[in-house]
Amino acid sequence: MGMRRYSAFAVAREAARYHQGWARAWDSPAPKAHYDVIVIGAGGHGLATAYYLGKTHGVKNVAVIEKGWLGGGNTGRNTTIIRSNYLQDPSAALYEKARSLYETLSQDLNYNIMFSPRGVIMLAQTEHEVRGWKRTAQANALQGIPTEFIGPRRVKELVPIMNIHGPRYPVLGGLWQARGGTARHDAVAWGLARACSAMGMDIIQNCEVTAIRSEGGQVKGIETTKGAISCGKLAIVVAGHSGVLAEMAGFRLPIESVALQALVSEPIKPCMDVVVMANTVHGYMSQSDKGEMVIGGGADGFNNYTQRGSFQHVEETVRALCETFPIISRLKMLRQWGGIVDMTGDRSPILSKTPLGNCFINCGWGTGGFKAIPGSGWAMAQLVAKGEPGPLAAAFGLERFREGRFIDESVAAGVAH
Ligand code: FAD
Ligand code: PYC
Repeated sequence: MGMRRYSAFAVAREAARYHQGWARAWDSPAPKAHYDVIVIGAGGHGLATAYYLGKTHGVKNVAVIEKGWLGGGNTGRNTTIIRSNYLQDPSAALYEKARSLYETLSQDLNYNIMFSPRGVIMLAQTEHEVRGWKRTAQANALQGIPTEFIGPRRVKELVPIMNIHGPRYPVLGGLWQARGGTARHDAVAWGLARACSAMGMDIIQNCEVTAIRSEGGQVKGIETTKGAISCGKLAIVVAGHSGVLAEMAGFRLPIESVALQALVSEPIKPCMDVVVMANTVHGYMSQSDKGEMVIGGGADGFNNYTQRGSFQHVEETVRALCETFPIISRLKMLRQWGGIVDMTGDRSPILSKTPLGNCFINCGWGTGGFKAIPGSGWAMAQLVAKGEPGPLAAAFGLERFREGRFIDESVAAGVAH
């Protein structure tokens, strides 16, 4: 299917003919018998891997296999915060690559992903946090990533609804990244899917991978609920189900799966035009374009595959944020949900070769992978196409756990776990 460009002219043309002429954004074909590359998982990272395989490396005989609907995993369940203010050099490079790709992703995909670089503050509410964020600001300066430590007065100017004089945790300042922000999560998945489909790739939904066939240390193909499919290379990109897929392939991962939950309030008039993360009290909040307050907190304290919200979480998160944002105390909750996040011990991702020669894995993004989607796809496509990691992925191989070479981002992850 060739992609028809979206434009103001196309909108006007379709308005004049009752919107009868729009083509489907992506095809839904039956699987072919063989692909050069199969990507398992049509979340943002799987779709971005496929997109850059085609766009940058000319590999287009690709299928993306999804057990549910595309973007229905964590990609469609996250709170869409984008920032690159990480501490360690390899992380800062990868997340900043992603953030910079986000700036032009709408134009690249000809699809409005609603990237909104409105700025992100990570509050300091203890002396320890003040020291920590000052250190990160210094590291970011050396990495060429503009962030700054700002004082409480500037925080209040940026977020007038904030109570900076809370009795337990007064706001002492914050780490401010003006070029951080948000994007529309579904649109990221849909835009990537449309671009992949236009390159001739097959996106196959409602198709669960049930087994991985290998021979002599090489993957030969997969078994799915729509039949067997063979492949030249396999990329496993399934977030919270990485352990399950790795087991099918015959290896183990240093990953734990836990639920991370979020909620939105009823829509209200615009009252906050930056993103705020309050890590001491375990909560964060932004306002969506529809006016809902988008609110999240820490991850569940126990391993589970429960893709839904819980009463206990709402109570804990909202209680934590009420002192800092008294305005939310009388809002009604509209929706609540959960996603299964894939946590590594150092809270950094895995982009890696595996014990099977032609099988690669991308996982471990945990509570923070939405912001990384284009950079991760870019780096993963290079790994799959060339068989070796490029400079962005090199530090994130599985061997780091054996070698004790951790990339500790437990603070920068910003979400309690
Ligand atoms: P997913 O989007 O989960 O995609 C994996 C896909 O694999 C799924 O669609 C799944 O159905 C499919 N799959 C699994 N098993 C199989 C199988 N056997 N066969 C076929 N398909 C299979 N990150 C941020 O950067 N900022 C945030 O503000 C943020 N907030 C978050 C809030 C919440 C509540 C949650 C849950 C996560 C949040 N994250 C955030 C993390 C972010 O959502 C994830 O890191 C990211 O979306 C992971 O993308 P993915 O493509 O790897 O996984
Ligand atoms: O990684 O910035 C983040 C984040 C915010 C909320 C969940 N993850």
